[in-house]
Amino acid sequence: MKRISLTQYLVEEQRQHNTIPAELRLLIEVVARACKTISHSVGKGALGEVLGTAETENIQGEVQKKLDIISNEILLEANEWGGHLAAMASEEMESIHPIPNRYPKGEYMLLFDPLDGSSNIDVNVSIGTIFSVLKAPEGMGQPTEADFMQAGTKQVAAGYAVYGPQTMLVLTTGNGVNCFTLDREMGSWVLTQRDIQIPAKTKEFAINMSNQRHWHAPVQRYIGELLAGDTGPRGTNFNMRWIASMVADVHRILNRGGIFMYPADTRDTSMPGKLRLMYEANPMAFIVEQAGGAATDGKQRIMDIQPHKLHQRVPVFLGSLDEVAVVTGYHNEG
Ligand code: AHM
Ligand code: MG
Repeated sequence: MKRISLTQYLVEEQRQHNTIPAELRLLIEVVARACKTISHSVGKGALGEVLGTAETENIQGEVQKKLDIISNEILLEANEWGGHLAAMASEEMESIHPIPNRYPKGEYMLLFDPLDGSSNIDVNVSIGTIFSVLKAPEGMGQPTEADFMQAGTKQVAAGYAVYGPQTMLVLTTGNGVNCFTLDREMGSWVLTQRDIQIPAKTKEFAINMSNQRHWHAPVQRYIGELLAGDTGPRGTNFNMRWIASMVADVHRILNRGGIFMYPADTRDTSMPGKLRLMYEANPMAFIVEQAGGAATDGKQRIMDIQPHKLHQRVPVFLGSLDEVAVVTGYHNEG
């Protein structure tokens, strides 16, 4: 097999399709390098003293794990000095992080969830890093949160690294979705899947069933019909998977189809859903759409939502085209 590295892939994309300007290519390479470092820490586990909780809470009031903080630091440090970014924002930081004055500034803005699926860290189950790249608005001065308030359609790149049995990087720059596997001995990302396509039809769904009693009617109806199996209205037996790490669930769906859901529920109307729009839902929606799938908040396309807050939450329904259409249709009826 001829090995194509991430660098070679990006350079060739830039030459052939002109979709990746040199600055963006370098930025993606820095993010990928940071993910390699995070993968190394994750892989050490107890031996690296990286497991367990820190003494702190993040802006969402969630107890931070040591690896949440370590991964955040790795991404900040790796990306600060490269000259490609104007500012960063993270699930683990209340406000945006402008590039310090001692470094040159660039025209991109990076958002990330440094370590997604935190509850899996201490039990050696797959976790990941999610990232999204936006362009800084024309003529931007000192960056503010308002500069980040761009719909998902404005993303110029998005990706995730999944730290599982293998470490993989899944990337889109708006020209399909490609997957790179980390060669741990060589320390390089090798292209292992080109132009991933999500099958439009599926018999597999992912949702945290323990929240069922709190769901709104359209989700109750949809899941009820899936659970009814081949004697129900869908006439099909559906299977369920839930990894509690969106990165790992989305990775499965990219590879063999499926629908992933984290709906809003009746508990708190001011907090719709659990997942965050800017650095979880939008980058995953970009990837899923680029792979031929769909992503909605139940009513509308996620990438069309105009954000109003950095840490805003959103209901998420994404994956195989046909199933996302069914559950979105139920929300929009009547
Ligand atoms: P996190 O960013 O704090 O790790 O939370 C997001 C994660 C998703 O990866 C996953 O799909 C979901 O939370 C799991 O939620 P639950 O605890 O309800 O299973
Ligand atoms: Mg997360």
